[in-house]
Amino acid sequence: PQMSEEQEQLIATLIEAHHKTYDSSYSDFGQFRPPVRKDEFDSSDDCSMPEAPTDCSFGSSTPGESSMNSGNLGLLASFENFGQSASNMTSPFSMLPHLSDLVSYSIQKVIGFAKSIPGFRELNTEDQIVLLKSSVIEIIMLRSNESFSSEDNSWVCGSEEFKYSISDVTQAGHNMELLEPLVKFQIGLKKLNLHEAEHVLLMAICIFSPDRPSLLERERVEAIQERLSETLRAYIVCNHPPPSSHLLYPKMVQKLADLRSLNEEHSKQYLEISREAGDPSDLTPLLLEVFGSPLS
Ligand code: DZW
Repeated sequence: PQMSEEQEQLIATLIEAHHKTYDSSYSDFGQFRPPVRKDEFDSSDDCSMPEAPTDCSFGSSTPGESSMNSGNLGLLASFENFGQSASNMTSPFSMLPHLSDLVSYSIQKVIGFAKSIPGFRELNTEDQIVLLKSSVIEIIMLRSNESFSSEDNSWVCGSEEFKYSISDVTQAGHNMELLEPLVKFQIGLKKLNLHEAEHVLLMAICIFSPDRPSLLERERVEAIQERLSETLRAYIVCNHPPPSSHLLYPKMVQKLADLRSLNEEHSKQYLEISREAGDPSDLTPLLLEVFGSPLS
């Protein structure tokens, strides 16, 4: 088919919205709480007490208290820390504050992108929230492909400090059950060599998934997704040369299926992290609102 004027316009709108909400220079990352990488080979746990073997308990607070501790360090410390009561308890997830800020920031950008997709603002507010809450982690996975490097399986966001490895994400509390398929997903997506038009259409199609639980007006969501999918198919036929266009549309649809399973695994791990995080303020209010709070 030929592309209609309306379809051309839709693509132009999505690309502009993406440019306004994805900063390829990553210049805001310096405002996040800083990444703290635990040195994999030094297990001396950063106690700032280099030589003295007397008191390296991570729970002790006052000098007087710590002298009482000598002799039964581990046991007493573990009681003091039990239930997050110790004020200076070191978080087990050193990268969590940075990841929380990165993801919170990204959520706000994704909301901005969604709001500029034709039809989104016209939906009832409840459905707007349902669509965003259910898709936002999937969109973050999709958009992060722009910073992903298949060379060394990392996300490269400017400086060395903001170059993220799998190990960085495990230091934020996630594990390989999410990370292995997530990295495979990134590699597979990178291999599709999507045009920018295809990349933004895939994100828009993902947001407008009519099968998200508890949607009030599925048909309207489905109609918008249909319009986006039709535009994607037409774009590929008209603008994507073979051989890379071969089966491209079904491969993109498969990526949407992969995202569902990644989303599910993320939810499980998030719940565990939010329960185990040493300090609730490692997360952000927006994260608690979008992915749920262990309380409530
Ligand atoms: C510790 C820092 C590592 C950052 C690597 C991020 C890679 C990435 O459960 C939560 C809410 C606490 C955390 C949820 C994130 C789980 C893992 C995950 C990571 C899932 C999806 C994507 C990533 C994304 C990388 C970037 C973005 C967030 C983009 O918005 C911008 C840029 O491409 C970097």
